Order: sequence, then C-alpha cells, then structure tokens
Amino acid sequence: MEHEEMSLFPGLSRRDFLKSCGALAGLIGVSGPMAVPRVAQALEQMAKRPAIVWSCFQECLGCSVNLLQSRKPAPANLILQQISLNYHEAIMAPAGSQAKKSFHETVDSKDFYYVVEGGIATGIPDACTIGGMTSMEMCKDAYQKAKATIAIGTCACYGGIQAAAPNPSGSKGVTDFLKEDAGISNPTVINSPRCPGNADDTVAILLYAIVKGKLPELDSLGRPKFLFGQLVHDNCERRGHFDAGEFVEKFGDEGSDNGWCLYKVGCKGPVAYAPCPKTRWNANNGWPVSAGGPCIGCSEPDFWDKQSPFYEKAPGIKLPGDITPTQIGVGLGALTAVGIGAHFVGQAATGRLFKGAPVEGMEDKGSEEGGK
Ligand code: FSX
Ligand code: SF4
Ligand code: F3S
Repeated sequence: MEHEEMSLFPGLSRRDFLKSCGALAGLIGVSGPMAVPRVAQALEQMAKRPAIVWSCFQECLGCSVNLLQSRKPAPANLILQQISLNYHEAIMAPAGSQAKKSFHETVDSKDFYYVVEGGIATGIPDACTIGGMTSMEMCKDAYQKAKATIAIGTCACYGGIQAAAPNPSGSKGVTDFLKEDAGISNPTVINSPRCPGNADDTVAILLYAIVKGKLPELDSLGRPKFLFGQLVHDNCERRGHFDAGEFVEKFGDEGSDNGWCLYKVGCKGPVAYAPCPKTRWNANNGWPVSAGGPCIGCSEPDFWDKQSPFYEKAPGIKLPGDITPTQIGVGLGALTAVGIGAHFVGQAATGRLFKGAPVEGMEDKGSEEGGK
C-alpha cells in the first residue's frame, strides 16, 4: 500500500520512507536496482537504538537546530527516530545533577557514539564550563570512551568563528585539541564541517558505515571524500555562467537578476570542498548560492580569516578567458583544478575513524596515547 504506516518510523509513509532511502543511496554512492532496498533494510534492521552523547561547546547551536528542524522525508529525520539521544545539553529534559548523571553514566558505559558541536576552549578553559567540567575535560573523557567520535560543524572540526584571529579563548577543533592539548597522538575523528553543520551530511556518514560495512575514506582534513571530495563550484547550478564568462559585477545588477556567476562578488565555491548544491538547507530547499549570496568557504579551516574579505574575489582562479592554448583540450574541470592549485586538498589518508575498524584507503598509523 502506498501510504502504509511503518511501525519502525511512526508517521512516515512507505513512499516517503523509500524516497528518503533513495536520497541516501545517492549520497553514499550505492547504485543499481537494489540500492533503495539495501538502504531500507539497513535502516529497518538497526535493532538497537545507538546511544549518543552530544556536547555543545563554543558554537551558535545552528548545527543542532539544523538536525532538529529536518523534516520528513529528509534523511536526517530517519536517524532521529533511530537513535537514543542520552545527553544533549541544549535539548535534554533533565537539568543539573540529573543531566550530569546522564553524561557520566552513558560515557562510562563505553557503549555510545560521541558527537561534538562547537570548538574546545583551550586558551581559557573555564570560558566553556558545563556542570563543573571544562570543554577540555568533557571532550577528552568522552572521546576516550566512545565507540566513535564525529565533529559536526566547522567549529567542532576546526575551531570556527571563535578561532578567528586573535582567538582569545584558544578555540580549537576536536582533532587539534586531542593532539595538541590532550596528549593523543593519532585521534580518530570524522569531520563533518560547514557552518552550520548539515544534518543530512552526518546521516549520510552514519549510513555509509552501516550499509557498506566500513567507514568512508577521508581527505587530509578528516572529511569523508564521498561528501567533501568535490568543490562547491563543481556542482553549482551557476557553473554554466562561469564557463560562459557571465558574472555578477555587483549585487543588484542585471547579472544578479539573471542568476549569473557570483565569483566576482566573492564566491569561494572554486576553493571550498563541500556538497552544498546536493545536501542543502531548509528541508533541502536551498543553499547560499541558490539564494543569491556567494559561498564564503565555510567548509574550510580558518575560513573567517582565510576566506575573507567575503565579498572580494578569491585569488588565483583562472577564468575561462584566461585559458592558454596549451591548456585547451585538457578539459575545463581539470583547468579549474590547476587554477586553484594552492587550495587543492591532498587525498592522503590520515588515520582510523571507528576504533578497530578499517577505513577505506587509510592506514593504521599506530595507537593513541592517553589511555585509549
Ligand atoms: Fe559553529 Fe554550529 Fe557555525 Fe553555528 O552550532 S559551525 S557557529 S553556524 O552552527 O557550531
Ligand atoms: Fe557557482 Fe560560485 Fe562557482 Fe560561480 S564561482 S559557478 S556562483 S560556485
Ligand atoms: Fe558554506 Fe559555501 Fe556551502 S558558505 S554552506 S561551503 S556554499
């Protein structure tokens, strides 16, 4: 029956459930006639609701809002119904000692996944203190006991806006904190950046592991390649205008009205590795460029410092008219990559994700210090 209700996903019709599975299959690169049944089966067979501890450190809460506002049949909505969110500082019902109890009981069980939203205050540890524990203490303790750790949003991945110069609180992403301040030499953290973090990205990462039985290959910045392996520019709906040399020269001009390329008014799509044209915002309805604003490169480390001024051209990008005769025939995609050489992300693998689990294309670089 088309609108049969599924007991596992209350309120979700079979059609919407399969639609979400189809979207997820596309995201994680599962194709063919069995793609949707495979994803559906994986979701339906998640027998035990995995426990999640979710820390909110130095951030704006946008990452949580994005997750909580995901709507049916958005992929994130499926996972929301399948997890046990044991601890989330912003939305959990218990407060005070009861909240602390939930944190310690779940963390000490060692049977949970750890999600971090926000940067770690390493310069002024007391600046981020929750229930008497600093972000440094909480993050180290939970990381060491978690089955896996995911950093959601650019703040948790690389420090984000708090880390903008002069970074008074010493904000760092989880990986840098663990390496530089917690004495853990080879931390295994999967980074899901963007500002805010996108819930569908996070769900796709979890589903990739469940459906494929292994964890995704990461780029040199800890981001899954299957999601963050392409430039925003590669999938942008305005790319045809870039290739045709049709640019917005200033906001509100004729080019703006025509939906032309935003490169000349600051778009950093040619240097930002992110899936924004595919996993969008507001129930998958839009993303910065579709709304008429340039990409500000929020998926990249230190973007507040390195990608600004936000409304000025990114340097070093070859425009179509700049192509030299020797480059003709190589292909525009390749030429663009040459033009952004300084930003081209190395594809070297950096470590393991989930403890004990191999990661595609990654070598085990040794054990961590610090009690793991
Ligand atoms: Fe950071 Fe999340 Fe930016 Fe905000 O909470 S990634 S400030 S828009 O959303 O942590
Ligand atoms: Fe799209 Fe920006 Fe690239 Fe233009 S420069 S095609 S607006 S990503
Ligand atoms: Fe960020 Fe650019 Fe995407 S600003 S959300 S990486 S379009």
